[in-house]
Amino acid sequence: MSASGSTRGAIIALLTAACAVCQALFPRESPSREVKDVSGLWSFRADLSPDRNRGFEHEWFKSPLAETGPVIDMPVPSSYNDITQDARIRDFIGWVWYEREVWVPGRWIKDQGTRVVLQVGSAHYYSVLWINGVKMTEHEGGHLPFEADISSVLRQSSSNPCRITIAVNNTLTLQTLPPGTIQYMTDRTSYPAGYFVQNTNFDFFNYAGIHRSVLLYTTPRVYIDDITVETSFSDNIGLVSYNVSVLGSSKSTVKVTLSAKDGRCVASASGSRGVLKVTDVNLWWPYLMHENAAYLYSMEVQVTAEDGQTDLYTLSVGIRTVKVTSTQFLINNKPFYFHGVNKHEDADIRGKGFDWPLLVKDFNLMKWMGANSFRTSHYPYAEEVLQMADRHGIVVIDECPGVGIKDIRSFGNVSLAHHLTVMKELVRRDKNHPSVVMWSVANEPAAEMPPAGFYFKELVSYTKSLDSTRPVTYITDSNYARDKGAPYVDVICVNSYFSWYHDPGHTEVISIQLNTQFDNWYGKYQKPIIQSEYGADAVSGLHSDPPMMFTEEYQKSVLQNYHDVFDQKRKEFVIGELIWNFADFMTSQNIMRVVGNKKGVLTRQRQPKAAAFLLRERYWSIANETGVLPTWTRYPCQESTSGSFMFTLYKPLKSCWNLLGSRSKDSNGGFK
Ligand code: GCB
Repeated sequence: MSASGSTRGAIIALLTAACAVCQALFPRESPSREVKDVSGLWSFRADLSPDRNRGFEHEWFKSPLAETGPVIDMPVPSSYNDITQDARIRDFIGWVWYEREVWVPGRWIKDQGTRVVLQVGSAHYYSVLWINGVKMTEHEGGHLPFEADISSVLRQSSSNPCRITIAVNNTLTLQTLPPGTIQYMTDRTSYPAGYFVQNTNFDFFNYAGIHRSVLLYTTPRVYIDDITVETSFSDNIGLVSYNVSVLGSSKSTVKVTLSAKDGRCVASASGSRGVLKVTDVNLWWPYLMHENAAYLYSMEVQVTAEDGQTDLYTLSVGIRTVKVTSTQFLINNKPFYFHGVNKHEDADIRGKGFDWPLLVKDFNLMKWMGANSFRTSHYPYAEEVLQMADRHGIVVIDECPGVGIKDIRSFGNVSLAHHLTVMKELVRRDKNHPSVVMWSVANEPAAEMPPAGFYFKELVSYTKSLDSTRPVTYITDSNYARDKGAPYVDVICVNSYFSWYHDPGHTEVISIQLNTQFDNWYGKYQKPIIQSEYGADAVSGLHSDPPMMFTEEYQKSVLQNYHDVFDQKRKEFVIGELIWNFADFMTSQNIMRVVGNKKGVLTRQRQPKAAAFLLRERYWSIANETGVLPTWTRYPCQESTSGSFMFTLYKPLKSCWNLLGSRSKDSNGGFK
């Protein structure tokens, strides 16, 4: 075996045990499943001991946390950093302890045929979970869920209610994703004893804690562990190939039915694998690309065990295809142009904690802006975000937390094995979302370093082996001639900040530099290109004319200069533009940032800067070119007093209404 072959074998072996605790199916109620949300107020204690290890030495998980020392209230989900007035908590590095006692419904415990699972939506970064003092599982990595079957512990223990203890450590090392280093400052003339800091190579605050809901849910003993759907179509026939994984018994029967929005069953099949055929299919189309965007079927999977017990799970299914050519990104065989945003999970007080009002507001803002897509920069977002994207037709580039891989020691086999595990967990969770059209395995790695070639070759090919239906990319800021991973990606995604980090203040250089960037990349690879980041900081309310850096006018001017080039190149091979960033967001404290990164076109509180109106004008007019926008696309819509829907008119579109009649639709309802 070659050196790289044996390395690969070792890495794959490391992966075999992976995903024992990772979640495939979003916890959802059904006639056979119950869900109990145990988020809310938890007890919290940061381990402030010098080595942060007192909690383990004194076994804080064995008794109620309040008996181990002082605890404070901590909301879940939320980052803990901005909840208190204590800078030590804001900047804490190490183990923190969460605890909550909950009542588990008696019938869940009495009924031996019920499996009780505890799921943590995400906790950053490394977590250990105990139930009633018994260790259940550990999980590495923020941003993705993990779970444990806690049935037997619940049944063993006489103690009621059930005590959930979760220890979470946000320390980042060269082998974590994202990577980081802990630096001990040993000069006693400058630093106190034991002083250390966390260094990272990414530009967002390393928020920590339990960031998403903690849920208890049940399944029967014989249960649906995973469902995989892959979709395609031919003329007006939609094809849904499915694969159901059942655990708990080798002898069970599987029935699958697919229903349309109105509840009509449109296809059904038996067996754990098969293909459903849907006549007169309604395809899943992106927002602003079709009059019936984001059409979702409902797939009901029913598993019946030998003893007659059934498990039922319902999955939303969008039927669509994705293809990449040398110049285009095709959704349902039609060219798709990404006019969208990069986001962060980030807000005042809650940090990266999941928040429904924020989620709905952000989708309203994206639709208001005419954005048809976003990238989950720089880590996987809550699955509820993807469910919203499915329902609203917003296209997603789904990124893993591979951000800031800059040190050569982070390209080793331990790092790669973990990176593959994360991709496995990510694909397992997100593979059925029609909104997800591409995987991004990293952001701005040091792709010019010698080991990057092997690393990205393995990472991309492994991701393709997990999902052969979606293109794979990573986001680069390397030199086109020296980037060692670019040969393996399907789409080139480039970040650049002309007239900001280079030639500050000189927007006049953007046109030449951006043209060169595009021509170089396309010339070398003949692959379509997305401008995956560009932008400039603007402190909301700062103005100057002529524009100066950090003012709203300068941010606008940078964007306009980029747009002029995009408009030329999108006639050729540029297939998208994603602004950096949707909203201002928090970063670590450093001389480059004034209370966070201000490249948002919205403030952190989601109020528009001048650039937001510029983008809105642009995105709506691009959408109008690509598909013609009938009245249904105007946003927001308001219900009129007469009961019919009345839409708020958006001026730039008015002139185009008369074009409508002249456009015809193809057999799948897309505009020709
Ligand atoms: C980048 C990074 C992003 C930063 C941004 C900036 O290239 O991908 O995480 O926030 O630049 O504003 O510097």
